Amino acid sequence: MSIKKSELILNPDGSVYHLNLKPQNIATNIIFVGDQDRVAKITKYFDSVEFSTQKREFKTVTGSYKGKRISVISTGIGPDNIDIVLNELDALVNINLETRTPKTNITSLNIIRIGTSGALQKDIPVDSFLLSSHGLDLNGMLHSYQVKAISNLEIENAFIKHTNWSAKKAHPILIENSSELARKFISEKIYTGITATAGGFYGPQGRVLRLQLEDDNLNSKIDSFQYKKNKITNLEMETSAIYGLSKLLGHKAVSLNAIIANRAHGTFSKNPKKVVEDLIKYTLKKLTI
Ligand code: R1P
Repeated sequence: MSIKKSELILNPDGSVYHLNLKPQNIATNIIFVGDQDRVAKITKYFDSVEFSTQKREFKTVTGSYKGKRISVISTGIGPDNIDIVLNELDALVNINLETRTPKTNITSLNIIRIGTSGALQKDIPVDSFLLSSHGLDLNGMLHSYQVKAISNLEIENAFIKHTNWSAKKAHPILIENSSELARKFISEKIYTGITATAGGFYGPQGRVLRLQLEDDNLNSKIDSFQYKKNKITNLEMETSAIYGLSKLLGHKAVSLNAIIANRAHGTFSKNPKKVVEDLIKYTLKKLTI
């Protein structure tokens, strides 16, 4: 059955609607960044660039780094954007855009997020690197899909109990990274832990400016949660959506975080640009080993 024009929207040139990309424009190794200005901070290291485009916050540059074909894509902020980016990237490789039918042989992409994040634990210092062992979805986007097969109910229920999670909010979902891809990036230089993914920056991450929170103690309950040896190490806005949709669609994903703030100490990096730059260099090196 062919997918209707209203469901899989293509631009007049045949590219996918938001990303403005055609299948030949992307590599199977894809680096996600939030900020569109961060794309050039990665591609400046490339030996050559073959393609670039931008629509809204979605900027893509494809090129070669030490002989490896890589695409760098900015996703903008938040899990809602990840829904667009992952589905359209998957359509590029796993749907025949001319017949509008899913392919039978699935292509698996390697997706690596280079993002910024705030640590929740006192022992994870500002300016360190953190690899997300899991994404803990606190925002609910993934509940539009059938997530039973990718969730870890036992840990999710322990988290719900520990935090007295409000029944008004979506059931949190814990999704693992792709261990095959994550293995490439593990070293003594990088912390690992569960990354909680919120659907906003202020209230949803427990920040108070002028509005009162639904639960003032939620962040401290998130900090103190422990399941066996697993702790929630940091908060950001994309990882669980990337892990969840990648697992459901058959792609490999890992999220690497430059820790620019420590919420437990209330501190912020004196030079966030440097830690991001260092993480970019670390990622490119590990990706090409
Ligand atoms: C918030 O300032 C943004 O920064 C973090 C959050 O996840 C959110 O997207 O990540 P990026 O630096 O990758 O955008």
